[in-house]
Amino acid sequence: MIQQDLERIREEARRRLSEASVPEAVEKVRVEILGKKGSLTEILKGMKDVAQEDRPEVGQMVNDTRAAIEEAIRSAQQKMEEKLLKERLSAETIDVTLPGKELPQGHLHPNTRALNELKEIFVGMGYEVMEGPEIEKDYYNFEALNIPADHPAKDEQDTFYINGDILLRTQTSSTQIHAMEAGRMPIRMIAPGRVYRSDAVDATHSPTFHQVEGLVVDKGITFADLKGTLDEFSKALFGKDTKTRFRPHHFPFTEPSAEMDVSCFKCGGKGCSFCKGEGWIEILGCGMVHPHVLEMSGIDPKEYTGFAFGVGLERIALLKYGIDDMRLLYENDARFLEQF
Ligand code: 2NL
Repeated sequence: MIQQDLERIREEARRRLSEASVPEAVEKVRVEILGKKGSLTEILKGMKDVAQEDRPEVGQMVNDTRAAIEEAIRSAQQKMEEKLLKERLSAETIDVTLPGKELPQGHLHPNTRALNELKEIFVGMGYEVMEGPEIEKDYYNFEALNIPADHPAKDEQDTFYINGDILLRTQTSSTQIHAMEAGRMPIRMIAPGRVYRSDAVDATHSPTFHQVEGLVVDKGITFADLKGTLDEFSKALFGKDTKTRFRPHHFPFTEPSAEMDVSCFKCGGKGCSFCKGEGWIEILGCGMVHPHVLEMSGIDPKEYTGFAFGVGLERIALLKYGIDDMRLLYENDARFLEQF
């Protein structure tokens, strides 16, 4: 009798476990067969009716059945866990063939790009890059540069004064005066930086802009060195076919002084709308450092000579990247900036 019941319970467990598809179904089988009120437990309770001499054998059969069912439950649970894991893994699989999400990318400002290019050209020629303060003494901004007290540039209309003889520098020349005073010869430097002038904003003016000045001081420096250097610079910046021309000019801090034009890099010099039919584009001012300027900074003009130049960074950025309004450089509109 008991043997048949055990056989039936075992068969029932096998069938139900093979049909189970969720962990709850397996647990139900365990409770209903092995639990406190389970069918196998009930049979164990019936042991008291079994004859004394049959008990060890029947007991062994019950234990074997219990062990077999426990093992079947364990294996069903394991199979189910494996199946669930497989399902989860396939649901979470990353499709590596999907196109990626594009992240917004930063862009260098046209001024920064132009400055990097200028720096690279002059560093390549052995120049040092030096920076100095934007707040300066009148002496370093004007007097040491041979700009007389009554010069119109010193007018409050043109220069931002902080108080008395303290002002916002109007050129980066002051940084070069500091270098000359330091007296380590020879000097081959560029001084890039922000400058200030009391100008109203329009397409070509701003009260603050950037300048890159250059200075070379050594024994035997001539105007030919100036021309050769700036011609080389122009070819590096605007292309190897670029030509340069120097027109006489006047600056208080250089003698002789000149303005340099480059052949139009759009039309090659024939004349077009970009160069307004001229064939030439004005780029910078330059000249041989005035002997008095050298002397004031403690350099003997009989022993040393030098050349200097100054170029507006924004002007280079506008020309190089074909931008027609300086205000675009200061508005930081991402739609504009991301074109460069
Ligand atoms: C321009 C062009 C220029 C200089 C700047 C300079 C600096 C020292 C001595 C002599 Cl320390 N000169 N700088 C020279 C020529 C031109 O700038 O258009 N300025 C208004």
